[in-house]
Amino acid sequence: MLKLYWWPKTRAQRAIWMIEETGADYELLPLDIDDPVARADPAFRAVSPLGKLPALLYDGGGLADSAAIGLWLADRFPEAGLAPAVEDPRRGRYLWWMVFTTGVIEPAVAEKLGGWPASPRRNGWGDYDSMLGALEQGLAQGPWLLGERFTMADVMIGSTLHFFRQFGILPENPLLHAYADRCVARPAFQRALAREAG
Ligand SMILES: N[C@@H](CCC(=O)N[C@@H](CS)C(=O)NCC(=O)O)C(=O)O
Repeated sequence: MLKLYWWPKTRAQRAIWMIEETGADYELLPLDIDDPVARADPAFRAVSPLGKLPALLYDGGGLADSAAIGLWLADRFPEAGLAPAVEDPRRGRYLWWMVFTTGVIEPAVAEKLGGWPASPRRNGWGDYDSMLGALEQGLAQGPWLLGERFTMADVMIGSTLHFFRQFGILPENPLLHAYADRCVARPAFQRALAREAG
């Protein structure tokens, strides 16, 4: 059975949602991310070298990072239909969106909130405005990033926009808010909330 290192109010919520979308059985392993002893646990560090949540254990292995976990889950449980097959032309777009949160959105938002000087040619994430433009363009057609097909990339982006909305930093753009609404209305997201609440 899958085992997920988890703590409330962390990105582990995203991973719970991901697992719920696959329909797989799983167990939560609470790990207090503010407790240095818990974070130093060798079994945890073996799968999460940076000591960060979420981290997932599966038979014979494990991995950390929500994007990596999402990619693994979608490929491990193909019957859930959360990833276009390798030969599907939509696979490239899907992969691009899977890494967009960690590779582009998070650093771009850090740039904006931190008041860093924008340097779109030097910085791998471009800049905040180009990140937002790509997001708006990607969601313009909808209802999901790949059109009618919901994928694990929607969990990545949807959970990111949901977090931002909770922190009050999601721009007042109806397109982004409507998408976030659709995401949190997913039964799997609601099951994730219930599971977290115990
Ligand atoms: N890119 C990682 C980021 C993971 C991350 O930063 N997790 C936070 C919790 S939301 C954490 O574990 N922070 C504890 C720390 O770094 O001390 C992912 O998406 O999983």
